Amino acid sequence: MTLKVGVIGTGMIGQDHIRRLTKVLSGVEVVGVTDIDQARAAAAAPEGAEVFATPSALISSEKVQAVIICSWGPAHEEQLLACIAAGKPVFCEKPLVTSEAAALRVMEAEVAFGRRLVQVGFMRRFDADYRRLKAVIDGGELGAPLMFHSVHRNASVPEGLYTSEMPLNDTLVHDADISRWLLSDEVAGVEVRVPRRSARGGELRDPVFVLLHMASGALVDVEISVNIAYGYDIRGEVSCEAGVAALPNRPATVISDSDGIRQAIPKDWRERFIEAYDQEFREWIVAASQGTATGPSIWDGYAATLVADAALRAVASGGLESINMIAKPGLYGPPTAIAAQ
Ligand code: NAD
Ligand code: ISE
Repeated sequence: MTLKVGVIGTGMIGQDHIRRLTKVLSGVEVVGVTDIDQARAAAAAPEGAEVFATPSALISSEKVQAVIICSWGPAHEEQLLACIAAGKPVFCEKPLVTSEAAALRVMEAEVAFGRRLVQVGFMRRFDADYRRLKAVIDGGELGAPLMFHSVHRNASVPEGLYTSEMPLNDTLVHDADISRWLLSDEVAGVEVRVPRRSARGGELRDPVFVLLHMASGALVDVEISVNIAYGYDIRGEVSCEAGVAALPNRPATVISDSDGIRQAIPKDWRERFIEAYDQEFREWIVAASQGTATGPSIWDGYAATLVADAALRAVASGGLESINMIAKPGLYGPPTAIAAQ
């Protein structure tokens, strides 16, 4: 069976996902696209795909069996609610939504529908390095995880479009999600420290240093730098009771030439996580073809939204901002098992 999908939002990541859906993956066909910039949608549309005038026309089309949302975060809620109302499986790029209230509304709609339809684009969970790291922690041979050091560096971000709030409510959501997943834990509180500002980012609050207090008592420190120039550099190291486990510093290829010995750093997320995005869609296509979703859920998107909100409060208050989650609906599995402190 070939899953017929429609893509909403044909900007940077929308185009990259259309490339993988048409040139890399099987069992899927892009039959429709839409964007508020209709010329961009037309340019990105694969041969034979229809360019829809609006997201709601695409979502309600009989041609479209499942939807991929790659529009801006503030547009996600309305598009998600329309997909859930139509009973169509949907892959939604991060962030799920941009407020706690919106996260609760989409959760309520999916719970009322009674089956998971939504998968959130936290692609790190599909990355082979992160999966190996999680297997070591879950295996237990290093004892309980105590600290996770997460480094998230972007070479640059779109000038004018990327605001001072975005390191905390757009970029940090990946570190929040991967911390919860790696440590099988929830975030209970957030602190933010703002060091000397990088002159490369102009007025942007960059870099930021975030401390996540996990419910188990483990601590996660996150460096977010978004104008680091030299490349897209993602690092992670977990300190456990009896040892340390870390991501390899990707890519591992070592270049030796007349300038010496060096490793090439990926230029952006498209390059660093190319295989992770392919794998997240492989798994999504299987689930969506069965009318459901897998991997990161609305619950995970909700949790990351709460961290983003708390981080924005923490930057204003300068203190520790706590997080209070609602009880986890049964649709999203049992409550997270958190090791005692
Ligand atoms: P972009 O600005 O390049 O593209 C977004 C596109 O969506 C634009 O073409 C815009 O016109 C369109 N759009 C916005 N609102 C719309 C609406 N209401 N209806 C139809 N079209 C609409 O941005 P991008 O970098 O491609 O990011 C898109 C989304 O993907 C964001 O949520 C972003 O956070 C996420 N993203 C995720 C990753 C990742 O690593 N998982 C990487 C980059 C971006
Ligand atoms: C972007 O939207 C992403 O999701 C990237 O993975 C992240 O590294 C970047 O900071 C975001 O702006």
